[in-house]
Amino acid sequence: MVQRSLVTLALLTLGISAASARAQDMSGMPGMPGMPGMQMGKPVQPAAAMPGMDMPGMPMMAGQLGAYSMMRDASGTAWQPDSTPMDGFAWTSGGWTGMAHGYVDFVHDQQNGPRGDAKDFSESMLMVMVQHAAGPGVLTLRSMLSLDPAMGADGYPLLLQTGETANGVTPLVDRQHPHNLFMELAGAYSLSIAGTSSAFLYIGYPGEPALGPVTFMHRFSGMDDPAAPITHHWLDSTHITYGVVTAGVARGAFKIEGSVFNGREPDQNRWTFDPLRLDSWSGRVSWNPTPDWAFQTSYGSIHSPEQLTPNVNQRRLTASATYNKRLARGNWQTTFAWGRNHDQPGNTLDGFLLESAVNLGRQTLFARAENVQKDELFQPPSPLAGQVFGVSEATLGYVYDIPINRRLALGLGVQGTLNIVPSAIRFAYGDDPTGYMPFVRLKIR
Ligand SMILES: [Cu+2]
Repeated sequence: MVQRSLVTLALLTLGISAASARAQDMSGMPGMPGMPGMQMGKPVQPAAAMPGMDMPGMPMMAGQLGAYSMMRDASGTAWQPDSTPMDGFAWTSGGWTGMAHGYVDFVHDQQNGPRGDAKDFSESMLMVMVQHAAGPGVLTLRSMLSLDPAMGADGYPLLLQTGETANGVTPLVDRQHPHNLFMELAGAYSLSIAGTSSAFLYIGYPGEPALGPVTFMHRFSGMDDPAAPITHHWLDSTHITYGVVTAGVARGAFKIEGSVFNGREPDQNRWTFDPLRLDSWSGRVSWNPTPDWAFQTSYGSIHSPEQLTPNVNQRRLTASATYNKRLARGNWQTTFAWGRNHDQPGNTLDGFLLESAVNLGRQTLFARAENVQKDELFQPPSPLAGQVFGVSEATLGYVYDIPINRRLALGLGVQGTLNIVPSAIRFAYGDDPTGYMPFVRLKIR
């Protein structure tokens, strides 16, 4: 019943967007209700371009959670630097302001060595957000869909990746799981309380709790790489949880929030909804001291995240810093993130990620380096099962975007990855565990 009404909500959200024939460039748009900074990759528009903005005595709302530029909003309730550009387009219709962005990647994936594999697959994401003034506050509805499940339950080959399952029996190792058809169906309501302060509530089924940095496919520094980070389950793997309620306050550069959510990772049935549970909690403090910086630290108590080891709970601590710099004709963003998983019972494992992307108009160069301690690379009956190995990877990639029309761009890209494993497990990965992925990408621009 709950599921059906939420599906209806999602379809409604999409319907509102489809019904809006007046899609327009962000530069000409009147702005979200009461929002000064609604802009995408373009300078902030003067207030004159935003009717309904100058309500004396009322603080201007901009982001979905409070009085800041909506460019700060990224996945879930996570913040990125205000100066981050975003692809996509926006429109207004009947008091609603909406925006959409998304992409479809077609990837040839080649992972080398004894544990390697090859696969052609497609991954995709469509995000539609609509916003409306509601009573004394602002209501934002968010939907994010993906056709990833079409790639098959076993996802795609990715050396050293771990987490989740394809069949409910064996864990996925050296493979990345597909994301769910419904990645996010959520609503956020924010209420100005005093000055630049606001209180907010975010409810998602599924949604993203206040834990970790902005998810990899939503942060500028990571979104061009078709491969997931191997630290995904140390940093941002909770981005699709079937049930999340987040409450918090935002004031100027700061945000403090707490979530209760479903700790269980999505199961192998990626087309469908998982049971709603609220058995885990997290808290996060975010700080955007200047338009170019975003910091966060967060802690979560995740109940039984993996269905194959249901008696193991996890404590996760993360901290991250993202620096974004607008260039004369482009943008540069770098993210450093650390995540620590403490399995109970089990090991305490650290993961580090450093990634950067430089966009110069049509060209984007991206890089990622990770180091992470993993104890799931070997499964019983291997004598190495449960042992901790520190592994690393370094990725370099490039994509060239060719505009097709005002809305779409075709990108041609390639990335290559060098994996480094300790000598004790070189017998399994070979002397030269590398991988590469040429890809074609269609994206909304
Ligand atoms: Cu994920």
